[in-house]
Amino acid sequence: MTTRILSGVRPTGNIHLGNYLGAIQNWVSMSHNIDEHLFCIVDQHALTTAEDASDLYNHTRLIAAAYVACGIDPDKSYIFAQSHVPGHTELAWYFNCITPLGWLNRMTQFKDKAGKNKEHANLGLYAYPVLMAADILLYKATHVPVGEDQKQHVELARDIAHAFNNFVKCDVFTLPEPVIPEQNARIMSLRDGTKKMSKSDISDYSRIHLLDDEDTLAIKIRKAKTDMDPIPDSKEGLVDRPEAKNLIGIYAAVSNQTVDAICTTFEGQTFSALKATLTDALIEHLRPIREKLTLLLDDKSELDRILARGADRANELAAISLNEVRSSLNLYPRPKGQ
Ligand code: AQP
Repeated sequence: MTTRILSGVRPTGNIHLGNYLGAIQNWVSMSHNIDEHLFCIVDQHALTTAEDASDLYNHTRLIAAAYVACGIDPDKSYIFAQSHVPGHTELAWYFNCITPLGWLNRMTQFKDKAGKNKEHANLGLYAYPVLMAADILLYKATHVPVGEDQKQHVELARDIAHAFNNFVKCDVFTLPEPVIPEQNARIMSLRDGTKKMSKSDISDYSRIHLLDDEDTLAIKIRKAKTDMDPIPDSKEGLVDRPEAKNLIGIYAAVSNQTVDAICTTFEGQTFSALKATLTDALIEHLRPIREKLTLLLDDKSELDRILARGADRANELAAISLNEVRSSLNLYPRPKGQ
């Protein structure tokens, strides 16, 4: 059986360190052991939380360029925009017709994102886990790398695959596996260690953008919230210290050390010493990414080439799945032209 990765990022803002360490870096390392890799810019999902659509074009280019700058080889993997493959929304409709409302009512992200104002939340936000199931199953993805917060949605995709197979009495879909990174599953906000780093946080100081220049990055780390206690001698001492744990976790990720090793080096010191070292390490780690990202953003024809190549392959795979799906549903086949 062909193994296939499918994952994506919503073009909802400036791509940040959490997206890179928690998602894209993991995609790059997984790709080495998987036959085919599809990385999508999920622009239709972005519309579920957009106040307006004015930034969608630029954010889509940014995410596509960031995939490549963060290490995805656009000639070995396929990078494409969700809206370039109409099969996603077609399959989502078939799934809408077999997904019980009760399953969607259990999705915690809808509760978090809609908040108390459920009456005004849009239908797309409520139904987006079904579109996500279509994103995954359209390509018969076997491996779906996601952050912890998305695990529930991949489990829903498995339930939908199962329900569809039962409905058509045929094994059209295989069940995808969620892959959650062991480390960096959740990089937290620099302003509040209990909230995840997020594109939509109103404070720019809550996150490191991959395009931040070195001075901005240094200011953000200097201003990052910490507590008054010294650095402990081991990771056990970081329990109930979310900001401290987050900064040391970020340093561990970008310097390729364990949290325990960092605690041993900095034991008893204040966070200002660690912040200076972390700033240097982050600058070194992110510099090649920022440089590549900047170059690609200036090269529209290369970005278009990458997205066209990805969309061609994605549409090819989608056509195969949709033929199978339509036929299993006994939809009347489109007559050939006379
Ligand atoms: N802080 C994070 N730590 C680790 N992983 C993260 N991811 C996002 N934030 C963190 C992972 O990045 C992938 C793509 O996420 P997304 O942009 O599609 O959706 P999101 O999780 O909603 O990301 P944001 O940045 O928080 O966007 P907004 O503010 O628009 O909602 C996913 O695998 C996600 O887990």
